Amino acid sequence: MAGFAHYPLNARGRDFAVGDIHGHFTRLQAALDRLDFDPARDRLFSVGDLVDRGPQSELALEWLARPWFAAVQGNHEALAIQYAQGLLPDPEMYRASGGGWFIDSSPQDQRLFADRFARLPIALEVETRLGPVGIVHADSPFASWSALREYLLGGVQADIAVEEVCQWSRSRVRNHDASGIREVRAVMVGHTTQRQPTVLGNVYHIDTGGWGNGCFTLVELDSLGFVRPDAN
Ligand SMILES: [Mn+2]
Repeated sequence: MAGFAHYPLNARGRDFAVGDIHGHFTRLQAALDRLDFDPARDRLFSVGDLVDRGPQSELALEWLARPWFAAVQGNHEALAIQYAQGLLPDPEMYRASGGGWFIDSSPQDQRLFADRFARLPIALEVETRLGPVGIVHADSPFASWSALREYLLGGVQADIAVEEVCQWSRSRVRNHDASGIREVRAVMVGHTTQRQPTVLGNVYHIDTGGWGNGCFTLVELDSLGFVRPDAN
């Protein structure tokens, strides 16, 4: 798996990051429409968790095939991969977390989704005019972004503990840890749903429950400005 991806500056249009989608692509598209998102010029970067809970998880592959859309691997993609490999010790827990659509789909489809999800990077970075912005699902286990990049690019034997923090950790936001991540302009994360987008140091917690009772928060990466197109 390519653990890390780099995206060069988008000189032609705007770049946005969005929090967890969880099978709500129609709602996401409506949010993009309200921004006048232009797929010919603009790009959208997802913090992962494209699937589970919502009604349209099956659309994840279509979205991932779009040239203007990119995502990192969230813990829900990791669960699907592990389920397809027979490595998930508690499938009923996965079903309770919204994975029923995957458990009930054919082995061929499961393989299709799992293979695609396995190719998603654990972290990515996007160049902006004021420096790179990082994207990871939950958190960086390293205080420096360069250390995470080098680790993921290093091809060293995968350390489960690093990926666990990247995809599952809630400690930074629970501890109100504002120490931030060095050697990167800002980092966008999801995973732990917030009432309002929450910035701790340079770490932006942008899952505001657009897939649930909240609304999607998008961040415009050049300005780091929040756009909440479905907020009243
Ligand atoms: Mn998550």
